[in-house]
Amino acid sequence: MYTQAMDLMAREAKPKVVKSAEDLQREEAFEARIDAGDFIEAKDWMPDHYRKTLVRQISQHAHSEIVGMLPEGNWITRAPTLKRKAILLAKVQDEGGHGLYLYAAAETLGTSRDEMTEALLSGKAKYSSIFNYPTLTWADIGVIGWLVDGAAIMNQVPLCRCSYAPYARAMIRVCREESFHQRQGYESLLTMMTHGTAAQKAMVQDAVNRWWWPSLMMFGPADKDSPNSEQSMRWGIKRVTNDQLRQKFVDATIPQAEILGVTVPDPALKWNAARDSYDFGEIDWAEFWRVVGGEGPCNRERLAARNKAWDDGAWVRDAALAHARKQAVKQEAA
Ligand code: FAQ
Repeated sequence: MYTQAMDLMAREAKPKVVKSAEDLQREEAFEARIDAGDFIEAKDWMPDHYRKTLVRQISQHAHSEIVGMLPEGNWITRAPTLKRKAILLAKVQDEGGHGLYLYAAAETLGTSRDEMTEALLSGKAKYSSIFNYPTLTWADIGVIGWLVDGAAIMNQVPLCRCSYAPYARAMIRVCREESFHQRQGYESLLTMMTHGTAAQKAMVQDAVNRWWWPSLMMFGPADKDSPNSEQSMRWGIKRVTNDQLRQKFVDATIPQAEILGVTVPDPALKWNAARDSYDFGEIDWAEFWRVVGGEGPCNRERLAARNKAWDDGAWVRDAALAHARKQAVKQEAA
């Protein structure tokens, strides 16, 4: 009878799990290490929620790099010169590499590549909203380098000091490569704006108009609406908040827009001398959440492309496994 009552209790209200004295001690020691600015390694003890938060953020980041190959990959066959094609090929390949380092970093936390892949392909996992917008013209490729990689670097440089060391180490290499990506985009736009025809200049301006607001959305919801920020900041997973990074991005980017000779589509943009920063207009958060929720212009297309790539690659995985099995038999026989 008593045990029945316990069953009922479990169904009625989820009781909080009582932590053991040992767990409390470990948790205190962990928090002390975080407060002292120590880095946490894969084999160190960590609270469950810290692990889950990292798996969530790192796997979303990895998916973003992989899905992020699609909008630019779309232009490889149509790049206007051999030089631009070689640069774009290298960039898209780098993004694939970033995805792989990041999946490997997430695996150190106990999740598997298969679990992460399944979550992406089924549509359960999130990836950056920015990659659900279409690349309509060649100028979009330059603007992605300038704005999207620019926003990515702004967000990722502080992640090189993330308290979880395997993620921080991966981010150092990623940031070096992102810096080349940003420069090639900017240089491509500068070439079009300096030597291009009026139509080419208009194409650049049109691309800036379409990518500006989605780039600002990359930093995530406003701090007051960001459920994960407070804890992630406390644990040193994030070092700078979404709003602070967005502001730094606007402040760094507007002088670059002036050199290029383009404007951003924000009538509220204004230098604020008192804050030593730009004031800017309100983001359309309804659009942001629509895109994050799967209803952006290209969400379905992106997932369909990833699913097709997975299905088309089945023979490669089968061949690799068959080869590994053959090698294992050979080694056993030797
Ligand atoms: N899109 O509480 P917060 C790149 C979600 S890589 C979609 O503020 P958090 C390279 C968020 O996950 C770009 N979802 O969350 C490249 C959370 O959902 P959940 C990717 C978003 O984690 C360039 C919910 O909203 N970079 O561009 C977005 O503390 C060119 C509440 O948000 C990274 O992933 C969004 N924009 O802060 C590749 C960097 N924003 O999981 C190819 C690492 C928020 O609770 C071509 N990640 N959400 O259901 C981060 O720094 C953080 O995860 C943030 C979000 C800042 C993105």
